[in-house]
Amino acid sequence: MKTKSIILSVIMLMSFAGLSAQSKKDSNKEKVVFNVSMHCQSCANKIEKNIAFEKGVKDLNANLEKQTVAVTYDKRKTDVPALQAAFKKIGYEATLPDAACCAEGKKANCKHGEAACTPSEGKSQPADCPSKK
Ligand SMILES: [Cu+2]
Repeated sequence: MKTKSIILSVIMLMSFAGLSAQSKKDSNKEKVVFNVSMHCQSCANKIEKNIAFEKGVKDLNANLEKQTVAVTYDKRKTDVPALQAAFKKIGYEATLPDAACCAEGKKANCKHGEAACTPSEGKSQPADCPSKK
C-alpha cells in the first residue's frame, strides 16, 4: 500500500515537472502588435494566411478596423525584424506603434491611443493589395 502511494507521488512530481517545463516553454512566447495598412478584408486574409506560416509564429490576429496585426511568436525562432521582413515580402509595411506616429510626436492626434497609433494616413495603398487586381 505504501509503495503504491510512493509511486503515486512520484508520478505527481513528474507531472509537476512536466507542467513547469511547459510554462518555461511559454516564456519564450512574445506578443507584438504591428500597425499594418490594410485596405480591405482580402488584405487581412492575405496577411493571416501568409504570416501564420512564418517560422516561429504561434498566433496571429489581423484587425482591419484598427489596422493592426497582433503576432504571438516564439522568440527563439524569430524576432520583430524577421516578422517585419515577412510582411514586406507580401507587400505590407509592418510598423511598431512607437516607431510610427507615437515616436514622431503625433501621439496626441492618435485616435486609438498609444497602443494603436495609426500610421497609415498618407500612406499609399500597398502594391500587392488583392483588391487592386
Ligand atoms: Cu486590400
